[in-house]
Amino acid sequence: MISKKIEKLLNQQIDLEADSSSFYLAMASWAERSGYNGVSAFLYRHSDEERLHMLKLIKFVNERGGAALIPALKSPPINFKGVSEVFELLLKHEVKVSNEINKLVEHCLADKDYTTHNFLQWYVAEQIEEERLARNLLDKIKLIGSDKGGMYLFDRDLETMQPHADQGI
Ligand code: OFO
Repeated sequence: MISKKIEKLLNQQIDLEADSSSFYLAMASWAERSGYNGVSAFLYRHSDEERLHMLKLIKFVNERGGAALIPALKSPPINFKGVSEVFELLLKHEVKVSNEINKLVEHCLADKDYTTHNFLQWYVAEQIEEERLARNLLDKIKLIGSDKGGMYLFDRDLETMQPHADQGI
């Protein structure tokens, strides 16, 4: 059984994962409208993964005797200045998510909730991967600069790139 405090913190994390999913969905939609088919496909997949992260938390909270709260949808932005801004925002968002996961882990240790602590290790590892990938993509975008051919290849590469493979659900 999880404590009320941990239940509340996990529900906040559910909200943040839902937020990630709709933020990346908005980015995917913008990329699709802007002719970046590969970037768009990548971001649609990323959005789906974030929804799975949310589901995984919902199931855990309910299984541990808590009540998962299904978050209301917020409105993400409609337009972005370019691919570079999209990935800058994505990285910034992932860093925020990592910080929140780390805080959650700290609270679990302080509360001696080792079950939730163990469950959260999957998220800790996932955040390392997601941050690494976002940094890597941003580095590539910086290298490409204003080279249209480079951006064409970048977009093509993202068509099949996975945000991350194993969802562990
Ligand atoms: Fe849920 O991994 Fe990104 O935010």
